[in-house]
Amino acid sequence: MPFPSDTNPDTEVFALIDAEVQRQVTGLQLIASENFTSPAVMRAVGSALTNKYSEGYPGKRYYGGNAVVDSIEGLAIERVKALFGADHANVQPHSGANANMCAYQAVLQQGDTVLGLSLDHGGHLTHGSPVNASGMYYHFIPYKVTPGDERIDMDQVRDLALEHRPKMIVAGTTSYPRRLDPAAFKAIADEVGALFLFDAAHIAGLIAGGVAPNPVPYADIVTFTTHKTLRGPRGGTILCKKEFAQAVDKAVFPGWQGGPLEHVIAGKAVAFFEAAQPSFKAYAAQVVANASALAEALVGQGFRLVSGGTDNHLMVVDLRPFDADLTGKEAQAVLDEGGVTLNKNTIPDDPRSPFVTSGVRIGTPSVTTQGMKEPQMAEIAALIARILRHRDDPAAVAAAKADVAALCAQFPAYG
Ligand code: DSN
Repeated sequence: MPFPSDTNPDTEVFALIDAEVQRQVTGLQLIASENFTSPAVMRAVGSALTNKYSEGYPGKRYYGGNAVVDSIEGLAIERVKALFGADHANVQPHSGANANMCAYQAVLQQGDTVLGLSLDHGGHLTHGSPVNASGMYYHFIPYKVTPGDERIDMDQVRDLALEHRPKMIVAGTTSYPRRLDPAAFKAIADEVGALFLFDAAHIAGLIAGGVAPNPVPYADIVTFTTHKTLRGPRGGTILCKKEFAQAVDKAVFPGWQGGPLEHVIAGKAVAFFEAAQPSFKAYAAQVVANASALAEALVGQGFRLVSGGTDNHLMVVDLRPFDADLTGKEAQAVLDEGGVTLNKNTIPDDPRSPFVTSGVRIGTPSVTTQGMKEPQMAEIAALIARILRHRDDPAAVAAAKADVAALCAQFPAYG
């Protein structure tokens, strides 16, 4: 039987998809949590695996016909365990937020005390924000960055751990430009008898590529998303020590989720394969080198960087020294008009609200996938400064947009 779209194609949706691809490839994609995934990953995610129900786990499914799916999910599990050196992996979480909630459910009781980095100092919603389920179900105590150097205050983490005796300490960030030391967190967790969860969502690809410390030997549980620096499909994964394997699997299914997205799991398997190739090490190293070059060039343009710079894939830019009246909200909007996509971001102790902000967050995973290197980072910094300086002049913004497109045309995201 023909599908309706065989004879009556859905031109509306596909025209919009084409428009989005155009937007992605003609502009600079600087959102630190985004990337260009490979055509191989997209082929897996767009495959007939989307047709299959496979509640359960390989070898223990609630539906028939899962022999092939078992092999695919099994491959994803074995590949990700090898990539990070983990005892156990669950590749079913639909997202990083789900991965975190499942991990909490696996080892915590409602009301348990947990330490996590404050959202406005670079943490994540699922690290105990009061508007998120994590903050409603668990008693999160936020730790912060030190006002002086804007780096995570490990003395404060230890003091809070000694004072509150948490059941778990969560390390992990979404807008923190500095390296985390898993060993230091683990030492504090051990001192107070807490579990240690490392949320590696932003840096999973840097860990796989060998340019960020691997938390797996230290943490009881490691969660991450597969679509950021790891460059896979949109989704989450949980790694854990053997003793938590059963609890983690039960928390994911049937605890939080129903049928797994096996087409996405196939995409994850492809991404884990790609991340294990030697070329991925070069990619990860270039992401960090590009971030460092971009940070330096932005300082040269008059911006201040939170913590003075970066040693990972992102930077948080305090716009106030560049222009005291310029908010993150306004910068994001006018840069969007100029073909530069990034997001407004609070800076530590931001006097403005999270909807307005005094900063922006900038990341290099996508432009590095395109093949851009240090010289292009200087060009990007100059384009950002130019658009912001001329934000009240639509013709100047349009001219900058043309230059952005010309730069991107030299580095096609999809060859
Ligand atoms: N929304 C993601 C980010 O942009 O960092 C975190 O989940």
